[in-house]
Amino acid sequence: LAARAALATIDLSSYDKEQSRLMDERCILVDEQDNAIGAMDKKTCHLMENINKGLLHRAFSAFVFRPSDGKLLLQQRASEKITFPDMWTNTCCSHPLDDFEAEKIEKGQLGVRIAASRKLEHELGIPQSQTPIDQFQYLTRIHYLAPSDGRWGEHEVDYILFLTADVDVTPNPNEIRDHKYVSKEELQAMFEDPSKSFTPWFKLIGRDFLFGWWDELFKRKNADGKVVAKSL
Ligand code: DMA
Ligand code: MN
Repeated sequence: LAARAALATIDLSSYDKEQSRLMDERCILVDEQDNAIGAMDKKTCHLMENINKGLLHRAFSAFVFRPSDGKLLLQQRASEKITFPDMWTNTCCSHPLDDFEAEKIEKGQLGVRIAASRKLEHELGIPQSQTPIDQFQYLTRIHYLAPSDGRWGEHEVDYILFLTADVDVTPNPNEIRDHKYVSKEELQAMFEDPSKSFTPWFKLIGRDFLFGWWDELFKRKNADGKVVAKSL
């Protein structure tokens, strides 16, 4: 399968130069039980032609919550993104890479935690010192497949990570068009607004899990009245 997928060639010259360059990153290929079985460039991994043959890779979805009011930080993907441009989504998504030894470590989800901290800085400009890897709460992994347009799509084992932290955001305009903090009610209203579009994984997580987990996260307050994250 990997050998056949590698034969796929496609011209990226009509896409953004930086986003095209990032298509050379090497994702970690996995089987349906999330066993690492190899590595393949991001471009090959995200072509529907290969996804339809079963090509599957590892990813993460990070959700950053503000401690003071429990709001969730959303981003709108840049128009430059090759997959799912201009859509609203959770704080940050990407892939642990085969290019970095540390991002392949599976124990304690270390690899995806390191990748999440790296990409929160790359996409949102959040200093890595504000996203310590041991502070991410790992919720679960979901296996999902979603087409973007006819050519591109996602097929991933996606690790869901929550982080409750005060962060300084300096958006990278090549990655992010807009960002905002929302309460549960504000997010619900956004979901119902027909002028807004959302990534399929965020809609899926929003529909099945997010609101319940969000309630749990901010249920407990400590003695100072400060909202603290409940371990899940
Ligand atoms: C890929 O996200 C990961 C998931 C969970 C969809 P992405 O397209 O934002 O990745 P990248 O920013 O690396 O292109
Ligand atoms: Mn992917």
